Amino acid sequence: MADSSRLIVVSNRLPVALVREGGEWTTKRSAGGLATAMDPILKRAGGVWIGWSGAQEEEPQEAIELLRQEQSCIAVDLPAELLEKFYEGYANQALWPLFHSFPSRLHFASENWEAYIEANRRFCSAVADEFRPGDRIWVHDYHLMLLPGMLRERIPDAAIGFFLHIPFPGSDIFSILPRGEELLAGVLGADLIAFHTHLHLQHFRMSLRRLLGIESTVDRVEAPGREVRLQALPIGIAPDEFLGYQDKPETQAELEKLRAQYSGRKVIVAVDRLDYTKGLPDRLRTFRRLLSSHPEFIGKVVLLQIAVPSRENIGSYQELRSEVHELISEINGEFGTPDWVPIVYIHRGISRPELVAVYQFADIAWVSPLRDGMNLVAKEYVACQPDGNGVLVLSAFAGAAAEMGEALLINPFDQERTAFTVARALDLSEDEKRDRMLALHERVIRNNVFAWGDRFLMLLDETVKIRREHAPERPPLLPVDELEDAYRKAARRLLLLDYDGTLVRLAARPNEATPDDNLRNLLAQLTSDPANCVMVVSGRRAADLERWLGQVPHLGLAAEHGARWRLPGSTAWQGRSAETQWKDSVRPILEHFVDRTPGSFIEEKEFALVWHYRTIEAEFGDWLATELVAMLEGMLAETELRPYRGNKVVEVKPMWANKGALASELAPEYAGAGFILAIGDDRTDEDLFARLPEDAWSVHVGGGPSKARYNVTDTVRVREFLYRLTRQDRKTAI
Ligand code: GDG
Repeated sequence: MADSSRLIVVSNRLPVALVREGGEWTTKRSAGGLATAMDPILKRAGGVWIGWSGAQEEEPQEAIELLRQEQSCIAVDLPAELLEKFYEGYANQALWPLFHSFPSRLHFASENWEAYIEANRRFCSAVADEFRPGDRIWVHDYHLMLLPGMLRERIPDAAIGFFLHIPFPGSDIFSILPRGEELLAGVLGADLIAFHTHLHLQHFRMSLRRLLGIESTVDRVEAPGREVRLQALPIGIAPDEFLGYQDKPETQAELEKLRAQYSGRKVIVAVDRLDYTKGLPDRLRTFRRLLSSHPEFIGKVVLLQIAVPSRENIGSYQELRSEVHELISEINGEFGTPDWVPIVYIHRGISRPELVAVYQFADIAWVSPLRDGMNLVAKEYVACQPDGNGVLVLSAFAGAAAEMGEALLINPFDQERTAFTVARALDLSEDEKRDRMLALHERVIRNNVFAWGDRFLMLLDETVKIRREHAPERPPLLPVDELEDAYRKAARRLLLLDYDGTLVRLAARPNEATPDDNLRNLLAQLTSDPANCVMVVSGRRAADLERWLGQVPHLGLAAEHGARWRLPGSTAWQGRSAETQWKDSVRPILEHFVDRTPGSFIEEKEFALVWHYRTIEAEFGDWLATELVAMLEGMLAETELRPYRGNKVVEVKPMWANKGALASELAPEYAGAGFILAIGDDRTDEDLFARLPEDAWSVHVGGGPSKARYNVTDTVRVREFLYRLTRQDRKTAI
């Protein structure tokens, strides 16, 4: 598959610049790490790159053609206003600060979120237009977190990978993010989701669990109908983009200049985008502390700070820029002498030869982000030290720290100790320096960006292969056309519909899942066909079902998993009468669990007692549920009662109250039915599926294995296809 399939890379920005020279359009490929990594892979697989070209206005057709022909790039059109709200708005003022654990900098506006959805939709259309069967799609970064889900809807079988270049925050921080649940669900559309570090991956898993109630193992998560692979895959650099420059005359000329300028002094280099996550003010204050606490460095050490302007339209970046400028003039004013400037500040991007010369020349690289996905500067500096010179001082909060243990690690928030570590770096023995640097250098060269790209695609191929091979084990997707044919041909039909998680979405509290008017209308339309016998079969109390759905003409109801039922056209409930004495001994146990976990609660039904713990921290809730079930199983062993674990509930009920038994009771009803449909989402529905005749249309809602013959992904799809059955004109698209 790897060699025959094309690769579609999708990122916010294209790796090309579109420039107009004397009325003529030309394109220039950027030498960024990602472009360098993807170029050989794209060449080999014959793929394309889809993204925004950076043009502020709509590109003319000739420029679009040029991008396609010369660079295999496809430009996504993002009008200026949309771009501002999507990119500067939600992506850079909500996602960026929050994912870097700066919740106080979060700025959320719902119109920015709408723009984020719209921009992701535009990317989705561009990819779908380009996609050919067999292609692999690789989506990059936080700008496009909804895209995997949108693509999955549009092209269900596509191979989709997603890589997050920035950190994934702890779940308590992530939970602050408005619309975070939608983002998580969006990313889960991918087959493979990869992060720089294992810690980011763990954070993601915890958010899935706490916000969506989705369980995962260390490298996999069960999404509706599919397994999604999770991986920690640290990005590398393209070594030749740096080592290859060392002998170039331009680099040598720059080196000469540096030697002349800083002769007799030690140089500490820092290279950052001017971003608050990179910790520039903290570094400057620490440098001031270093000069105060170690006066022997006065006149002997220079901090060469290269700061590339970034996101200058955003207010907080302008403030940062002023703060940095002020700090530098303060420190230079306080310590500088006529022949020594402590901090040399370059506030612009420099050329690649200049950058390589600086890396090669500097005695120390001081990389001190407060939070960073990876930090490529650390790796680039190390790549430029093939002889083992130089010392890397590295923040423990950069993803790079996870694999660069030989660096001198710092906590950039602790200025005193960081100053001490920088002083140590300045005095490190030659042997220790070399040992540390050579180990780092070798690893950076080996774990380069090509190895990263190959490994990502290999994992993606493997995951998709498994998905395709295992697909038959899970029920296949419901063939709605066939179902509709069978429905229309039948003279008598029986429809058994579960309620929660099937007709309505699961809610945190049972009484929040009330039916809406659309649902009542839908059911009324189904029951209005005299050929139909429609029953809602639920775990709910009879009284609830009656109150909510009792007014729908000719709708049958079955309550408490089939313990009692009311046939269509009748208002009389049938079934056993409830024996309730046992509740007095079980209730105190459940109350004890409620006391231990405020937020959980007990629901009392006629035949059952239920402990609900959906709003409890997921891991703690599951752990308590296991304890509760074990306790109740022992206590109830001699009775007809059993504890049953459902979706964030433990329900104690008689063994005979189940939907399978109901199926037997209803057998006379469906004896003459030429069409039987049963839909449900949880374990209680499995009993029903197992008892139905073989040719019945049993449909499981959501992921995971099931005895049902078919699967649909969610409640929206359920309503869609039921609605379709009610249409007179069968060709009408929904
Ligand atoms: C995101 C994540 C993750 C900088 N100044 C100049 C210059 N640069 C180049 C560096 C380096 C790149 O810019 C910066 O990369 P970082 O990794 O430090 O940071 P982000 O831009 O924030 O990138 C980050 C990365 O994605 C990859 O996954 O590591 O954590 O935030 O390559 O060399 N290049 C030139 N002149 C400069 O003045 N030529």
